Amino acid sequence: MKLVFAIVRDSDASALLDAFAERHIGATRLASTGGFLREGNTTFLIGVEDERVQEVISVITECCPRRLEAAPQFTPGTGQMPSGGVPVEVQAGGAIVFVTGVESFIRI
Ligand code: 2BA
Repeated sequence: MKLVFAIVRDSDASALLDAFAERHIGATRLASTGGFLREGNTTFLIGVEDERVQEVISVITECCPRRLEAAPQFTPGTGQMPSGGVPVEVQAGGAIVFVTGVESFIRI
């Protein structure tokens, strides 16, 4: 058995949770904070049989692709978008995934 840790953007978390539930993949969703940006993200703990690890990674890849998104450009200090302001492209999505071995799994 393996324990997969997946750190994803908050905006991708609900779709990922739905995809796990559809496939009867057990997952726990935790609210987390990135150490660099100090912004909220979501960490999933997923315990799976070894032969389903690739399926879990495929589901994460499908639900959390790295992509460019248009974001409004705000005037610093005002929170206002300048008239005629052009949205900037920012990186969104993606995931950090760790796969670790599980010595034992006990349900009490
Ligand atoms: P990512 O590398 O995609 O990482 C996204 C989030 O995944 C991280 O949020 C952190 O919560 C987690 N994470 C990444 N690597 C990890 C690791 N080795 N162990 C445990 N958790 C890990 P943040 O720390 O807020 O980082 C957000 C984004 O800022 C990163 O996206 C990366 O693009 C950038 N970044 C992180 N550290 C950096 C650094 N020292 N210098 C420059 N850019 C950095």
